[in-house]
Amino acid sequence: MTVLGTLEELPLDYRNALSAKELVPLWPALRSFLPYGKPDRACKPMVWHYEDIRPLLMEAGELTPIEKAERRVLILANPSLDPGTARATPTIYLGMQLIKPGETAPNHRHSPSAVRFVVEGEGGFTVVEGEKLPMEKGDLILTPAGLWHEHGHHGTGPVVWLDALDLPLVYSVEASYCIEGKPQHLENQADRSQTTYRRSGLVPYSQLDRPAAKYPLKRFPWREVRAALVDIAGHAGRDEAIHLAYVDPVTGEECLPTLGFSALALRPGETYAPRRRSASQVMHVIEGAGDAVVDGVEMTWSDTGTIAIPTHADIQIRNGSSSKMAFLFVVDDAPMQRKLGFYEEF
Ligand code: GTQ
Repeated sequence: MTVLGTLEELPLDYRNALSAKELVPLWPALRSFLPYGKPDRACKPMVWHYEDIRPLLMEAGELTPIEKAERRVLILANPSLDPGTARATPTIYLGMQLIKPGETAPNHRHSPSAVRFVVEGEGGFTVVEGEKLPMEKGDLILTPAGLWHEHGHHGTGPVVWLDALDLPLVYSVEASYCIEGKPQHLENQADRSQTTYRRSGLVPYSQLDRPAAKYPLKRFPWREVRAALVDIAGHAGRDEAIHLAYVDPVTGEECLPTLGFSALALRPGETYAPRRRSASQVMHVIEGAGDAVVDGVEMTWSDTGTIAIPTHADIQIRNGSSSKMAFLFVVDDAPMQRKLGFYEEF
């Protein structure tokens, strides 16, 4: 490995001359920009337990009316990253959002893309570009960049979901902004997961000649994803991970350009120890409990808890039950990394 020259080795008057012209020598800093072998990561593994979040979120429901919040959200801010920057990982924002019966989170659209993953409650819905998407526990709802979206609740009791956005990414390139709009006109009763894209492998015949609009499917009902995972677990080999990617039903590609979504099932007693990958990710527990070691940090996890995992992490996640399956929802920034050409598994 080359031994690099330091700043101190340079004559003071030369360093001053560089500073005066807003110039910086690369070589003393080269290793911090391009560390050998593996990136230096500020992001550390982190777990949030839902029993810690829930009472504080309900208190926000008492303290702050929706009219004064627009979105009533507690951000899951990873303490290893500057809390002012609202990051769970370098690219992924997470927030836990509460909506109470009869409330509306008004219509808007923004340059970051978002998804919602429903944690509890019944009767919540999101309207995206006129399509009303019911939100049942475990459902994945997409609100891609630039599309109008508003949330409502016509049930009883609180509805809570996890928001995941590529906000840190969009914000870091100084391209994050939002526009407010009037309430949308509702076009449908049943959403397209119940009508147009009812089953994987089947698309409307007309799409063979006329390409579908972008983001054809915006709701992925958990009930169907869970059933698929259970079926697959019944056929898969013991050493095969039960891991399904959510994709665009027409193109087969990742649902969003930046973030990827998948669902992972752990059989009783199973340990998931994937290869090291360059993507950062978060895992949200849908069902089950267990423990994990992420980059040497030991943690326990249970229902509706959320784990942040740095890039290039060593991961072991164990289902603590000897009789029940555990289910995890995964968000990662692999789609962005693949497009930029640096996604890797080791
Ligand atoms: O529901 O549209 O957690 O715009 C952060 C920003 C949720 C939303 C968040 C948002 C939303």
